[in-house]
Amino acid sequence: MSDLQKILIANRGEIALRVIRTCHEMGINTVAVYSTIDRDALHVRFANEAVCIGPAASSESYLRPDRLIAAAEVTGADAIHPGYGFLAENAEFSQICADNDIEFIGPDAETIRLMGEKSKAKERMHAAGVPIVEGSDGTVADIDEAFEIASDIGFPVMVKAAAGGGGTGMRLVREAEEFENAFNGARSEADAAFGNPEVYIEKFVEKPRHVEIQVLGDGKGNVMHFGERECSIQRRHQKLVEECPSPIVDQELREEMGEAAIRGAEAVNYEGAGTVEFLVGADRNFYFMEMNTRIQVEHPVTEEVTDCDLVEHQIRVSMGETVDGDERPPMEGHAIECRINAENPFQNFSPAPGDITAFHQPGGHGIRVDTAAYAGYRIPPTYDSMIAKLIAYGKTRDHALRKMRRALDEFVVEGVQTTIPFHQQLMNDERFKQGRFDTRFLDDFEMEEEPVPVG
Ligand code: MV4
Repeated sequence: MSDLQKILIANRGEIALRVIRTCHEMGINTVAVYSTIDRDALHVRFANEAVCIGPAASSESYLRPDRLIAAAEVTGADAIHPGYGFLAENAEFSQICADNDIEFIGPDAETIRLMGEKSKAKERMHAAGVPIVEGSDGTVADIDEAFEIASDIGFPVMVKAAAGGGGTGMRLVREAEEFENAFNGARSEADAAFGNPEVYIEKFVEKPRHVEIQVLGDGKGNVMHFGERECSIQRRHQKLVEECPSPIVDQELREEMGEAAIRGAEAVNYEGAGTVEFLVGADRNFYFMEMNTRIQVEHPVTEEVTDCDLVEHQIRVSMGETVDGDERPPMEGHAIECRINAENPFQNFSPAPGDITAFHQPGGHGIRVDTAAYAGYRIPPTYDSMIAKLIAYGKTRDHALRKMRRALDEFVVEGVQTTIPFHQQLMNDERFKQGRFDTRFLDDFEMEEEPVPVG
């Protein structure tokens, strides 16, 4: 056990604040890093110290291991928390931290690299007894082998990039005639995006839901799970709403998925917080999709329902604390998160950076807002468009939904367009209210007309 005295947060925005808060509750000092465009950002003010690491472009600041290590060295930080995005799932960065005797709060380089190679991760999970979608054994050598496998398992199939993730280098093939085009398209897209054209083949799971299990490992072979999150409400592979528990997961399925996630994480001797993503078919069979080796944007819904501080858990296992694999925090109530982005939902969710002229965040019982925005804040066009996460907690899903509707009505953001009107309409949608949706739900969700301002 080695206590951490000072943690550098290699991130910005709400997640940097989120980590700083837990550190201060634990009596740990914090170092913020910032690019020049972020000099007035809240994470800079809330940390005990702050170091400028470069210009606005991420590639010259938040994505520069050398500058982050230098900032940790001059401030005497003994650990780095990467947050999500930026270098959070960069194997090389985890290794560089280790080489410089700085604790990386997350898994080792080998685990990050393995989980980043989707077809290898799938093979490893399969070997650990985690259910996977039927398909090729690893990547395919050429189109002839690929077509033979596709014909064997039967169409529709998916062609997926080995290096992939997030839908890039992925093609759905409904019938044999489309195969050649889709195969070549997936390969060239994968090559362009990842410098690796390799693909694998999978049976297509119709109308799937995205359900993920939160895990925590201590790197000594012990893993526990914190139940599931429902993440099927996505647009172009960007999640917009997440909830805990999932409306389709009962205690029996939760135990099965949780045990599978634990088996997978134990097989790689997982250290830190992680998420095992599953596709759940209409028949409620589930299949491993990917493992994320970071704290996720949507972690607060799990925190509300399990009454756990996941960032505190991350820090504790980094300090050498063990995890009791037989323990499982009870789940109580229901939490829903709406991502409030600076985007125009009436214009195809086009980005809408600019100056926030007025900002009033909702509050009251059962409402949590994770944000780094404030009145007068200028949203830089440089980074992601999320300006707040609104989390509502209630005794039941219906109760949480009522709180969410009330909180959305209270939320005032002026100066930029936001996704608040989208969420207001979604929270009143009949199918959504009934919990009857899958990952295609937003494909045919139509926004009602934007109200015309009067006066
Ligand atoms: C699938 C699938 C159906 N069948 N695989 C999309 C992102 C990538 N990580 C995996 N994805 C999918 N893989 C099989 N065999 C459907 C999707 C998918 C999806 C998954 C989760 C959340 C949203 C999605 C939107 C479209 C497609």
